[in-house]
Amino acid sequence: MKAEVAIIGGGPSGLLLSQLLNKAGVATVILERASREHVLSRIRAGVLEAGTVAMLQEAGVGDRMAAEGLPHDGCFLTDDELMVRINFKELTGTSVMVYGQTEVTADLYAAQDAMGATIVHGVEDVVIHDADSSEPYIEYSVGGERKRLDCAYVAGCDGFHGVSRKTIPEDKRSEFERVYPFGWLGVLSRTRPAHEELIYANSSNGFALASMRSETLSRYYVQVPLSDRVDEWSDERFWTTLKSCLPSEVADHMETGPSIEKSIAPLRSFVSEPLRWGRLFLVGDAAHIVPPTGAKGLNLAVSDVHYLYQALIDAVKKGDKTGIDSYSERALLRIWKAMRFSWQMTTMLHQFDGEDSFAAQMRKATLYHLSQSETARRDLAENYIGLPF
Ligand code: RFL
Ligand code: PHB
Repeated sequence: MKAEVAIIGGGPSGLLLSQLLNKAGVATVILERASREHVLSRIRAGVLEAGTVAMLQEAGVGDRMAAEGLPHDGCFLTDDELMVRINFKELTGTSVMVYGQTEVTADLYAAQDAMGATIVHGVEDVVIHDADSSEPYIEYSVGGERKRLDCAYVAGCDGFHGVSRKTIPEDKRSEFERVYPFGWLGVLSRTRPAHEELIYANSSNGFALASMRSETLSRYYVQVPLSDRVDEWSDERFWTTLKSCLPSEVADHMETGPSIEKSIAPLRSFVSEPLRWGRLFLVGDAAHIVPPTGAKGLNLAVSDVHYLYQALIDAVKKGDKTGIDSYSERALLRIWKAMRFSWQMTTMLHQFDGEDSFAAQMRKATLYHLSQSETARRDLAENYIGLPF
């Protein structure tokens, strides 16, 4: 098999890159380890920046999002009973879109199918060869058979646990990491959302987030120790904990019901630099992870694609390498700013095990400052709605 660009990983970044390249007449092949059903069953991100929305529209997958997505003009940050509204629209002129990653991925699969793009599912033992030469190729197994894919460029879109990043020799990359001492327990339920807008709650009982997927589907998270297991969390325990973290004016009127999904995700900040080695380019979670507190993971994956796709088109179609030469540097500038914001939101809103008495006072003071300073709210809003590409 042959492709101009081989894409490892059929998550949001691989699919979006493939879609934009195919639209420009660049031939791709996506190699995805999991089945399509598995990729579509992963409940993850929910908030899209305006720049992400624009990119999806440019890729020709914006129609269902425009019809079914929920534009949000603001969100709340709370400290026990104090509710601080961050009015994105007024402070920045922009809003965000609540539309699940599952839906984004489903729309991209449908568009790729309509274009006749090649997506191979169930691949195993992917090995990237000669990425630092002018003739890279990939070997992989599917259905027990070893195959070869020749290509001009390789896009590593295979997430944090993929093979692409590890293909870059250790002495050619630097890694930066912070692991947080807690995770998020997430629950999806067919209930009316607790509020019209998202609530990021700091409280004496820990962090909680009230989010949603639609007017009848809620997504909630609470902070849990890393040692906790999902089976230790009955629905009843979850709802009681969640309510104890939210302001009572919200908790008292909240609809609860059976969970339809429940999972625990650890929180980490991670960057691997650079994003390029020869003809291999890292995109999205393959290169960087943010804690979900700032809703930046999927949005960063999309901004990486923004920097890379035109660069690859120029390289393949015109032999112009200026874009691919500057990809890593341009993308990393924005990545580090989102890293900073996600770390700051995480620190501002979570309880850390064994923290001193000073820490809780700092969180409280930050929330009160936000409630009183439009400048502070504007800074948060600017980062939340997404810094310019
Ligand atoms: P993905 O989605 O991990 O996709 C990688 C794909 O590669 C496949 N793969 C391989 N394929 C072939 N060979 C191999 N060796 C392979 N190894 C892996 C995998 O099967 C998979 O299909 O990475 P991608 O495309 O870069 O997308 C990144 C986003 O998924 C991620 O950043 C977000 O989900 C993060 N995130 C959020 N981001 C936001 O922007 N807003 C949010 O509100 C938000 N909330 C979240 C989140 C992530 C969460 N979890 C569980 C990590 C909430 C949660 C709880
Ligand atoms: C979600 O709805 O899953 C969600 C929303 C905002 C975040 C993280 C996750 O910051």
